Amino acid sequence: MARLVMVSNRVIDFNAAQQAGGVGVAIYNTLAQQSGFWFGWDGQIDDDPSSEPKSTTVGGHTTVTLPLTAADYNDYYLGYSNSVLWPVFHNRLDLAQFEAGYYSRYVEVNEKFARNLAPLIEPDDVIWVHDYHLLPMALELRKLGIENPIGYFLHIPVGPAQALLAIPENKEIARALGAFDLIGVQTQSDVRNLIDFLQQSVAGRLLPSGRIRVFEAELEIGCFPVGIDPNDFAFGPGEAEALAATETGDIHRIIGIDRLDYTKGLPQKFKSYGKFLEAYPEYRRRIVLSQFAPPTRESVEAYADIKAELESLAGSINGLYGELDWVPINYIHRTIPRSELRDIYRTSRIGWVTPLMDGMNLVAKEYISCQDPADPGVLILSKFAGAADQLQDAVQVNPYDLGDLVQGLRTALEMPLDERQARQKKLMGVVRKSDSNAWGRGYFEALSKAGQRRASRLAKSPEMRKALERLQGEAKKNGRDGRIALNVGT
Ligand code: GDG
Repeated sequence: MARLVMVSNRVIDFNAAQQAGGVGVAIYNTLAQQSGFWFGWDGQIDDDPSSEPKSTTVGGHTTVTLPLTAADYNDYYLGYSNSVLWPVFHNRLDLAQFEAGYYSRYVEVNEKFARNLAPLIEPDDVIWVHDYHLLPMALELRKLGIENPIGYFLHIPVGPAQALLAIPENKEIARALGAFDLIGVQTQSDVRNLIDFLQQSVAGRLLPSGRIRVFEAELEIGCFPVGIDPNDFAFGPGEAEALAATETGDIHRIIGIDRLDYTKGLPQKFKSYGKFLEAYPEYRRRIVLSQFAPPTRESVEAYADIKAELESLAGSINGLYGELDWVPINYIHRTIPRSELRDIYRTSRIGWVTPLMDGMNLVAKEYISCQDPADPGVLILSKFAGAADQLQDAVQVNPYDLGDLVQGLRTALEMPLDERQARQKKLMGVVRKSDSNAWGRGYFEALSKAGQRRASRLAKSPEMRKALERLQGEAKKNGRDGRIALNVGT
């Protein structure tokens, strides 16, 4: 079987894989199933320009990592990735820092990654690139003569074409996307938005084959909803009975677990919780909202703003409704160990997930996989999370409508046992069927086929060959084809 080469901005430490969440776990689980390696940033800052990639093998799994310089970290990571692409793809143009001039270093870091990765690639390798930090990666690898299948999976949502078109470099981005063989996204609406964007940005043409023609390239786009491994959260015999430390007695816990991000709808969640306590005083002292919101990207201004807003909202709701022996909101701005998540999910009567826009949202799937089928809790899920397409049996809400959030909470709290059981059964069926293995396998197979189709088109089309040679010529002229040697185990 071909080796799988995973490429992502951040590589997780295999020694600590059990501690990771989200994207990292999905990539790790996929790579654990087959030979290959994982390439990307090691999380370190190092200004030494001669830093070489480092190869590490743990338990038969190899990572190859590079540090970033302080300027890379600022412009490529905090800047273009998280202050331009992240807000725009989440349809928050108001927060995008277009004028800051981050783009050139964003491309440079992609070039640097490609230059260090290219010498490690063998002829049968399949290369799978992840997320918005690495949009130009395939183009940079093609310039260096890499003709292997290269796929891309975008973990975040694709906002409307009108938002993406506002990016000053939108044409360069659209052209770079054409260098991938297959782009995977989370939902059908993401597929539609991406096609729409390519059509408007660079006159991409939808072909009868379903592929999109972008200049000389033909690109496939598909929907591959990411999953979790429910076994990561499974209870062994007797384990579920020993949850005393996280139990809340007669008070029902409503759990929220979200990185502290302006896309997660946290102010809406807090405000509607306050309105709920106002409208239904009989629930005071009977419920508590425990919101974990670990910090991320704190040096980006928009994140500091949302932190201040939430602290103020939690303070005012607790001040208004709290009692000596009851605090309505437990707001915890720290990361909790992953080993504790399972028990907290299990002992929470409601999982409350309210993003304004989200690629998938794995917390929703994690909450479901921890419930007791005999006495399950209820998932309340925003219609605007990618997960809403699959998790139809959650209580779905519109987080922009505080009244709808209030009613969703009431419906969930009052739901009879038989209905909770029936919904949980269906939801768990979906979570199991579309787990992280199914996602990894499905995408890998689709990418391998897309790569074969491109290779046969390339063999037949002198125009495609010429376009590729032009690209490689451009890179040589710019002196970017220096190769380095590094041995990587399989
Ligand atoms: C992207 C997309 C898409 C959260 N707080 C703590 C903690 N977590 C873990 C959760 C979960 C993960 O982080 C968050 O999952 P998300 O699905 O929200 O995604 P991200 O990784 O942020 O981002 C998203 C995903 O990619 C996958 O494609 O679903 O839409 O934005 O696993 O459990 N884990 C620990 N402590 C915390 O305090 N240990």
